[in-house]
Order: sequence, then C-alpha cells, then structure tokens
Amino acid sequence: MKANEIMAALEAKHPGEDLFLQAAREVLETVEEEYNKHPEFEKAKIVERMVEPDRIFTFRVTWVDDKGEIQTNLGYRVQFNSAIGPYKGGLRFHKAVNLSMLKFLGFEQTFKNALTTLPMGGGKGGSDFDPVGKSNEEIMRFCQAFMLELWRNIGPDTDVPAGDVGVGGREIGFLYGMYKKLAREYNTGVLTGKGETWGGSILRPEATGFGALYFVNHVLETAGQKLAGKTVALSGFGNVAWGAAIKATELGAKVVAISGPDGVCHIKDGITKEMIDYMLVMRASNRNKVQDMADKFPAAATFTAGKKAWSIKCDIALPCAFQNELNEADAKELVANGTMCCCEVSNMGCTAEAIHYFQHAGILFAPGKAVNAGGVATSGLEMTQNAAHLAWSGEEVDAKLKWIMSSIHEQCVRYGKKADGTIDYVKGANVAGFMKVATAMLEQGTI
Ligand code: 2IT
Repeated sequence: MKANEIMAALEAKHPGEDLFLQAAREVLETVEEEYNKHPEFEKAKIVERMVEPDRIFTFRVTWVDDKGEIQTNLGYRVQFNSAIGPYKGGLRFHKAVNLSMLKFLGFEQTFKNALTTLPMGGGKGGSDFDPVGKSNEEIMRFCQAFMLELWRNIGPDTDVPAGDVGVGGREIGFLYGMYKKLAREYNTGVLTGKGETWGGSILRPEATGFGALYFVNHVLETAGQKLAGKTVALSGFGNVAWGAAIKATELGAKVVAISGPDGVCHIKDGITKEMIDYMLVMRASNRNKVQDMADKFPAAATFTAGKKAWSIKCDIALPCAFQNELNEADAKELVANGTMCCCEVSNMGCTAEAIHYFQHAGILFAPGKAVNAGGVATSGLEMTQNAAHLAWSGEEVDAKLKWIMSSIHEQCVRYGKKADGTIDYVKGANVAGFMKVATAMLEQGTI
C-alpha cells in the first residue's frame, strides 16, 4: 500500500472530516513500511477495510430543559472495528462533537484497545450536548433520552460504552439506570465506569491518569531519566488530569500547572491533596472554569486568563484535555523553556506539526493511544469482573494495570526501536496495534 494514495482516496470520500483524516494519516504513514512486508495484507485489502467503520448509528435526542423548553441534540455511536472483541470505547458529550471527531476517536480506540492485551474492539460515541452550565436534573434527562435511542445497539458482548470528555461516573449512573429499565436485565457489563456498589471496578476513575504516569515512568527510565523531582504541567482539570495529578505527586514529581478553557493556574510549589480533591468539585459544578481553583486557593495558585498550560515552565508536559490542544507554537515554547518530555494523555492531544517538532528536537514523546490506554484497559478489567460476578481489590486492579502499561511499553519498544537505540513511540504504538488487528481481520476472512 501507499499511504499517500489511500489518504488521497479517503480525503476525496470524506471531505471535511479533518480530525478523522489526521488520525488516519498518522497511522497509515507509520505502518506503511511494516505493512508492505506482508503481501497477504495487501491481497486482503486490510488497510482499505480498516479505515471504514463497521457501522455508524446517528440519532436525534430530544429532552426538556429546566425552563420547560424542548431541546434537540444529535447522538452517535460509531462501531469501528470488532476484529479482536466487542466494540469498546467512551461516550463524549461536548458542544463540538461531530461525526469526524467520533470517527477519529473510534479509529484510535481500535489500535489502543489492541495494545491493552485484552480482547476489545474499537468504538466511540457521544453527542453535541453541552454539559457546561447544565443542572444535574438536565444532565439526567439528557442521559435518559440518549439511552432511550442507544440501548438496542449495545450489550456486554456487542458494544460497551464508557466515559470520555463530559461523561463521568454521574452520567454513567444515569445512562445505566435507563438502560436497565429498558432492557429489564441487570446487565452490568453493558457500560463501564460504573459506581463501586453496582458493578464498577475499584480504580477505574483513577486508571487513565495512573496508567499514564506508569507509562511516563517507563519512558523516562528507558532514557536513563527519573520522574522524581521533575516539574509537570497538565492541561485540563477533569477526570484524566485528576488521576494524573494524584499519581505524579505520589511518584515525587511536582504538578505546577493545570488549565481550562478560560486560562491556566500556575501552582508554583506544586499541587496539594486539597487542591486535587477540589478538582472533583470543579468538575461536578459544570462551570468548566479553572479560575475556580485560584479563587479557592489564592495563596497557592495564580490564574492567568487566555493562557495555556504550555506557557508554564516545566520538565514534562502532559496534555490531558482535548485533541490538538498542543500545537507547534506551544511545542516551541515548551522546548525553549527546557521541557524534555511530552506524553499525550488526551487522545491526539498534539497536532502533527507539534509531534514532528518534538521528535526533531529530540524530546521524549509518546502518543495517547499508548499513554492513556490504562483507562480502557481498566474498563476491560471491569468487564472481566462483571462477567465473573465478582469484585477485585484495589491492589489486584493496580497490579494488573501496572503490568498492562509495562506490556504496552514493551510493544512500543519492539516496533519502535530506531538504529540509534532511541524509541519512536508513535511508530511503535501504531505498528503494534495495527499488526494485531490486521492479523485478526485476515484470519476471519472477507467480511
Ligand atoms: O479514550 C478512551 O480510551 C476512553 N475514553 C475510555 C474508554 C473506555 O471504554 O473506558
């Protein structure tokens, strides 16, 4: 295959799907060389099949707001690839959600899930519903209306949604309640990220951030560096940034920045436990303002409006919020300020130009589908516990998460090691995930 030719055909077929095309280009360009060593893939047209989702559901979601007014949103579920297991991936509620965004996320999820070592295919869904400024009751009514449409298309062995941006434990609770009412079955394995008393896994809320820091630790150690004593800038203050802040602090690093759509909080002496706990309050408020942290802790945090986390001097930059949140100008600013490592914790957190800039500057860089895979991996562990009707201890889940992150790192090293001994984590993650899915598709015939 020629990545450029396939990309040209995809661009012609799906004009304007910029996010999906960006994700597809990165994967195709980095797997091209390995793919072409396998004529059986070419013959089975694996790559041409893999860039199209198995199917997509789109639906209207109508609900009533607190003023009694009728609101209509769009809902989606992209069932991208089921070669290695049932569709698995989160739901994103955000005003910018569209089909291109969910196709990019479902495509990424397919390879990420393959890296976890667990049998999960790739899927993603969500809505352009904007949770900012909504009451709890409005969120509940929206989740119920969303599930009223989605429930027939999901199931523990079919498609298992979870959280993503704008969807956390509260939303999964409302979604599960409605699912159960409609299906008339206590099918715990149909969603992950559930509450601990009704089938949720201990550590699932922390898992994306914890797994990311375990991975960062491997990246640093492989390069002869240490996490302890390093300064870390995080973007966002949601579930992912929260878990990352806890584990980074626990491992001896100092989190000096968190950010939001309104600006950045500089936390000169490092984030404290009280501040980390307050991130949960900020998320539950639906205000989406990081300034709230500086208002609550004025002596420790300084807020600057309109600035990103990347304006704060740090050793390690961890995008934890949204795709393309770190661009080439940000990468230049970070490198100029002495940053030595950037690991994406958000999905596709860096633009292609930013990644190239980091790589050419010799900065340690690892992509989201490897770094953040601990989240979905722990969702996979939740599915296992649900299927066995039991609950593991926190120690057990954490030990499995650590093992999985170390295995993902090994897979990246296996496929990404360069002649000079350094690791191309982008290539390593893409090739490792791709080979597993491609092999499964080949073995299952032309479907
Ligand atoms: O991007 C992701 O991997 C997630 N939002 C988590 C998906 C999941 O099924 O736990």
